[in-house]
Amino acid sequence: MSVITDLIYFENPAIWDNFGGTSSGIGGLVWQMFIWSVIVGLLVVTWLAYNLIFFRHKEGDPEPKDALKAGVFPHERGDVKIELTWTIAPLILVAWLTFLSLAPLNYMWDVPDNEDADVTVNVTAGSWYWGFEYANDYEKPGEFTKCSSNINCLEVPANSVIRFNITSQDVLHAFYLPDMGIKQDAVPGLNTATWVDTSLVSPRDEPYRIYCTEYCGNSHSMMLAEIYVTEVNNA
Ligand SMILES: [Cu+2]
Repeated sequence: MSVITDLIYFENPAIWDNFGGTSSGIGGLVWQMFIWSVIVGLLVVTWLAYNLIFFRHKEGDPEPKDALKAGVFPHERGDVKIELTWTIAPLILVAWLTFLSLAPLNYMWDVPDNEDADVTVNVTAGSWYWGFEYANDYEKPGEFTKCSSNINCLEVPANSVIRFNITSQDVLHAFYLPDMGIKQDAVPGLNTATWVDTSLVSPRDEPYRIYCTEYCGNSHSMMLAEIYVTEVNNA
């Protein structure tokens, strides 16, 4: 089991520190997927180049025996072993990557309940703005000074689990925080939820950006908001 554990949790190279979350397991996973993509990519491109160069048609070449004919499946060069190999090998790889993906997917989809989150924020999308409201009588700490209104601006404490309850007033929108790896649809008449653990996000004076990532009309590209992650004493 330890080989599998090592593969899943293998060290996250420094260049990936800000990618795929800072949790080592998930960052290492992104790294492993990247490595497999490079291996498969190199195999495909090398094989493609080899075939392009060595099987290039030259003037006066005879018609190959498996030349395409309408309605006839070319089986002259068929090889069951090769067919089985290129079916089974990718199948194993895809199954492995699927298996690896289950843990981070579960991590993302396992949204903490309202009571278990340190802060719950109700997010309302409208054309074209984001409205934010703290739920559960959350008392805004004195350190929160950066938002002058609750439209397009949100401040959350560092080192906390933040739950977002999301809905839309009109059309489809989508709540997108690329810096934190969060994306969730905002659907009229439906409540969706997502969450973030701000202990994995560096607190700073600059805001992180929130975008709408579901095309929602003329000013879709202007539907921007800011989220501040602020350090709070006794949070
Ligand atoms: Cu939108």
